Amino acid sequence: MSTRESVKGDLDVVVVGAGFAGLYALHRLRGLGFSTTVLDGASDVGGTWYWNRYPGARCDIESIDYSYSFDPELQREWQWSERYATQPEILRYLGHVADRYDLRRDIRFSTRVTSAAWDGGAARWRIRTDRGDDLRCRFYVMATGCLSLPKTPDIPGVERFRGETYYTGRWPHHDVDFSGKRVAVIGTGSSGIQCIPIIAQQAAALTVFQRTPNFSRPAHNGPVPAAKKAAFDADPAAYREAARWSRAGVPMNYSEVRALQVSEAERLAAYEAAYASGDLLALNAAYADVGTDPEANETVCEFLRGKIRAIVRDPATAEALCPKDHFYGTKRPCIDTNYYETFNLPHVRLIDLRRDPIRTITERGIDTAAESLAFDVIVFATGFDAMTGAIVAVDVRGRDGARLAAKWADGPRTYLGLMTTGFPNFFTITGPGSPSVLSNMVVSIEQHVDWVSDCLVHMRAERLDVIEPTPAAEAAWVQHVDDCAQITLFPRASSWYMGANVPGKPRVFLPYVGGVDRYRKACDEVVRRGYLGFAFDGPGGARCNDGVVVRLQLDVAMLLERLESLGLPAIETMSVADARAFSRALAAGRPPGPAVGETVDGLLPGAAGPLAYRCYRPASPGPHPIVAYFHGGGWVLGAHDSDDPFCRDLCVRSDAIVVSVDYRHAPEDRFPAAADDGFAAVEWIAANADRLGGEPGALAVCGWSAGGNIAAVVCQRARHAGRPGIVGQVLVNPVTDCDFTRESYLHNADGYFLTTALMRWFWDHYADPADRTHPKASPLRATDLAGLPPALVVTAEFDPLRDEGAAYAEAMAAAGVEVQHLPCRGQIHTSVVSVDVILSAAGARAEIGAALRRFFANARPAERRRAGSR
Ligand code: N01
Repeated sequence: MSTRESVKGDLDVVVVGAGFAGLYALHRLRGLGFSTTVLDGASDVGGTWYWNRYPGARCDIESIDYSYSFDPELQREWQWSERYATQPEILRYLGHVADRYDLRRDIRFSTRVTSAAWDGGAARWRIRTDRGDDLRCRFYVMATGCLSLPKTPDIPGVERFRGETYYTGRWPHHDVDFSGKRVAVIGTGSSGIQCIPIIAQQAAALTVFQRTPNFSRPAHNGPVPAAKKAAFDADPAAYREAARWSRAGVPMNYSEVRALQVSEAERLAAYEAAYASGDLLALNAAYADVGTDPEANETVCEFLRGKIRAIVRDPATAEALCPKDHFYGTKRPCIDTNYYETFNLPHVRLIDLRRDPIRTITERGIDTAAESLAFDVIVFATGFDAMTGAIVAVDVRGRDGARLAAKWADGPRTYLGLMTTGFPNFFTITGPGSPSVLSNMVVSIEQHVDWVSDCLVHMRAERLDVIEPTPAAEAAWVQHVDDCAQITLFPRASSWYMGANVPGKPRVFLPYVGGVDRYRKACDEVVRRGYLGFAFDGPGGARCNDGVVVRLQLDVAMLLERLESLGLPAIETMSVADARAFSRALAAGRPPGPAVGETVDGLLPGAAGPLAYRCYRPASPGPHPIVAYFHGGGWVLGAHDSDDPFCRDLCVRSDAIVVSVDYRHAPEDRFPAAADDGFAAVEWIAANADRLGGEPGALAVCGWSAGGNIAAVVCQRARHAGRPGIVGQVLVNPVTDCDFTRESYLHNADGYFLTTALMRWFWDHYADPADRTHPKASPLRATDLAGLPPALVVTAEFDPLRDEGAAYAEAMAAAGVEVQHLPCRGQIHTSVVSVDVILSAAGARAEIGAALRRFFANARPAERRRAGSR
């Protein structure tokens, strides 16, 4: 380490880290007139590319994409020599950037930050380093990288080994010669997979210790592909803009087709093409549901396992190399050069630690449960304390001395991955809660640095000293990040994305999975709406613009955008016949829903003639309880089979027979035809339970939208009539009233599929104004709700019907009815019934199934008692 005097100083900004992020931050901030110093523990620039010098290290995002876009001149003058550049070339690039913009003069190398404390009185951060520096700054920016703090190997005896030891993430600067040596490599993530083939070329013997096999496929590295270069050179600015608004920071087409929608032959052809492309993202892009549907994902897994089996000659080794404990992509996949082929070499051996775990490292090698092995060299490719490790490694103290490590003890809490409440003027570049490691890092880094720089300029212009996110904005963002993760397969893997690789680290999905494009839109919107979710203070005044930037669930937002892009006509502008045809056409392309034991169609007597029904039976042996179901469609649209996927889902989740009943529709048959048919149908189902394969007495009702209205009305009438016995009611976004002035009608009038205009159209077709207040039309208007069956009422946040559903739940509870109200955050009117489309509503569908099972379980003892006394 070079010697230097310790420094004191008062700066605008201290940036920690001189990698891609820190270098660009320095360039940008200094250019805007902010006095800025960068601190880095390394002796030169490069960040992760300074430390990860292990043999074979190279990027796995194509270099054209994995490079700065901020200066067209820089883009023009730098030409990459390979498709995926090596670590030395990337380091040369970063050195070139440092020279070109004269950055080194403001970087203090070989300097580690030890503590950072916010001084609220002075509105300054106080930064101390291991070189005795004592700096004050207005803004503290951590550009420390997501994968920079190597994980301490949690293997007993690590310190005992007397041979050479190397860590991929802290590789020495001198050449390491493996010739003639017996080498062990522990770890088969990206680092291991890259270095193993190269080490094997030199070593006398190589033993690979694998705990979890990873998915990898050939990178097909070589010269920069001509087509890629041509696409970039044709219009670099447009190319970069496309990357900024892409899903992962690389311009790419993502399929909207589901994997199991196509034939196996077509699917395999798509996978072969993705495999041949050598592109890390190609397999994820091949089908829309690879990241969300276990079955779809398994087709990718099996395809890749087939490739491994075809390459690796020894079947036992091949099998051990085949990942089977996680879905493709849920642990970061790799691309490689000759990784699997390496295991065909006679001097290379794989030890599967799942079968033969390491007992201890010894002075001379590694003892596994089965044998004692001697080595000259051990290489640890054991990974990093990802995303949060480097940030909390510094003793960061915010307001009132609060420790960041304590605040994040149960997982990081950030607003946009950029800031965290209680730590004013503290920014994290590509912090947890931002796309970061799920994206092309350079694109995400530039976006964050630009956002922070623009924010500082805004504060300077407005004479504001202090910025901090509001607790509500932060809480909502944390929730949103988790909501997005939950609809994917990611949380199911023990990955470093989940913090699972570091013993004791909380299991929280760390990056934002909603996409670079969507994330950028949210960040831009925050600014456009006057820094929504931030509080500022300073001579320019104190201001707090509290609010939540993203409130719709990710898949709901995507669906609404897709519908909007189709430019579909509004239903209420159509004739009834056209509206019916239109709703049938909309339903035609939807996923079919889960398989049930069997479906049987039949006719039952309605109030004024036969009604069609469809009976869904579970695969389990009967008899089963029965759910009488009423479809949605505003009393005008739909039929007994129009909510088919949802009925299947209900059947599977509740293990009950679902009888979906048609009822007469308006305007042909106006109020109270639908309600009367509903009651007649339920009476018939109760009387014919045996015939349907059901358990007598175990009958619940369920309905969605106008069907929820019918279900509610049926329960009121059954109570009044004293028959039939109904053990529970599930009302999904039900119509319970005819009042259009509730807040949910006003706030959600437009844009969330069910609009106020459409609801008016439905009501106008169904009932005369004078009839609408009758409890058979507006069950909320009933004077007495006591004695109704236990209820689950589901409402959606962005639904005009939300408040009347909630009001009905409240009114029933007030009347002593056992009620569960399930408000669905970020959902719209159609979410719950959109099986396998709105995955974020799967939790609500599970609650519905559980509620039905509960209704039946609670009712059975009474029913048995009744049956016994008969
Ligand atoms: O680390 P990892 P990495 N005993 O955590 C194993 C990026 N990157 O440095 O999975 C035995 O992925 C561990 O096993 P398990 C990229 O984002 C990019 O390879 O925990 N084994 C795993 O096999 C990447 O994902 C590039 O069961 C132990 C391995 O060590 C990320 O950095 C290149 C163990 C660690 O794999 C991290 O990659 C390199 C133990 N006690 C890295 N502890 C490119 O751009 C851990 N392991 C190409």
